[in-house]
Amino acid sequence: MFTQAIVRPPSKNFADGLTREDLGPPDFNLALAQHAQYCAALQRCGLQLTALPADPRHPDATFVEDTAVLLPRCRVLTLPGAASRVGEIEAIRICLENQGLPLQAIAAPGSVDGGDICEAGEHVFIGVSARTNEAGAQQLAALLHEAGYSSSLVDIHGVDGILHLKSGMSWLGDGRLLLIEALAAHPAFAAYERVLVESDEMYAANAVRVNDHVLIAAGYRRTAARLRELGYALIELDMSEFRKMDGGLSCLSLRY
Ligand code: CIR
Repeated sequence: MFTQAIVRPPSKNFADGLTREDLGPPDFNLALAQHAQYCAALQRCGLQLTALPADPRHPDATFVEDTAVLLPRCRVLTLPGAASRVGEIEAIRICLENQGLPLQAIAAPGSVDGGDICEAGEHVFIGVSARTNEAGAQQLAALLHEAGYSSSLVDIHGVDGILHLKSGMSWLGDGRLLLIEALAAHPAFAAYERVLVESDEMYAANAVRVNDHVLIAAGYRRTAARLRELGYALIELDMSEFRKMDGGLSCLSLRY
């Protein structure tokens, strides 16, 4: 069960963040409204929120997930792979330390973005990507191992259209993964029940199981229907403005 989450609203210069998408600039006021709905959804799932102030020095800082990996027995401050995002970790470090949560850290030359880390109970999938390098992935795997978690590395360099591992997959609990087709045959996922997201609904693969609910981006009818069929209670959220900045649902919070 998750009880807490850290969130951070977008700053006015959110549109200056990194993106590979070509969907036009985000509308700041709409992004703020979508963020507020996202926060309300987490509260509806029973989470208590710590909302950090918007950080205009770091236009991508609303994507707090990338700054830490928080598991019940292992908490690690990451080292984001994009230079413009490295400064984001300081506020997260202070926030977590103030809550009495001791942290380990990824060190250079390693880099890790939290979006590449997919916890699946006692096992953790670590994406090796344009942001998370092999050295960072190995450091994290060692810290996880010490804490009693197993892990596997999933290289996503050749997978089209995803920035992070979790842009293409989510842990649904119950031994199940939600996966884009391009990841489905990867041997790391062989032991799991795989629920596939069709290529024209790819963005919906970044869902988040939060206690009794699954948060999913609004507008992906077939993926939503499949998850309902499997018995999940869904909360659908409009993510249009975050998508323009290459972000998905999971990126907007650190859940623990
Ligand atoms: C970036 O490119 O770093 C941000 N604009 C988006 C980060 C999205 N984070 C995530 O998927 N965990």
